[in-house]
Amino acid sequence: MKYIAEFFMNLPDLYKGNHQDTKSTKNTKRKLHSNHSVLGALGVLVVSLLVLALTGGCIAKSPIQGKQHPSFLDLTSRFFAPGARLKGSGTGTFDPHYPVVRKGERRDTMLLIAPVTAKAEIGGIEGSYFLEALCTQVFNTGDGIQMDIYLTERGERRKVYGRYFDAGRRAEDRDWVPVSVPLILGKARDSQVEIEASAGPQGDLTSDWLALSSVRLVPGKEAR
Ligand SMILES: [Ca+2]
Repeated sequence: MKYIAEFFMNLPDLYKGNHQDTKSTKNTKRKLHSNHSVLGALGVLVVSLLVLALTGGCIAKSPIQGKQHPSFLDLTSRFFAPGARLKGSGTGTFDPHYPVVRKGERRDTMLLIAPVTAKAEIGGIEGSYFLEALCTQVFNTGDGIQMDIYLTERGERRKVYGRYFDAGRRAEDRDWVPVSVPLILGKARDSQVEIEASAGPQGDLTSDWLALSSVRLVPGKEAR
């Protein structure tokens, strides 16, 4: 501030036709030059920061940079079970959001109470994928539950996976069981995944509750 005051006091000498530098005006010029350098550097810094901020803003709003590229397709909300009862007990029941705790881990699950089949439309998807889920048998009683997964494309239905859960006798089935099913999808309009829960080998439907969490399609290596 002191130098700025000196600057204005010497304005008549500096810029009003008096070109003969006095000692005072020389000192003032030197100080002003020094201050101009500092102010100039600060100006460059401010402008640089402003440019960076503006550029960053543009990148954040870019339709390309800002586009979301999810690494998987969550199928949780796509499943439905034709003919099944919702949120009830007994056989043939489907609940899209049923909390289940296994090994101390609570997860939101899609609950299938056998015998029931849940379907999800996945039409128009092409490439190599894995159908993934964490599955568990809710109760440790009875003769277990059979889970079968089918893929339908262009009217052709084929089994792509099968697993028997027997939580009453197998410790690993009393935990979240990771399931990963490789699928090659052909961009068919009618592509559909079906998950079927049925009784165990003795046909006993007692407490046949099968819970699936994080059901999703994950791109295969070729698609990544
Ligand atoms: Ca059973």
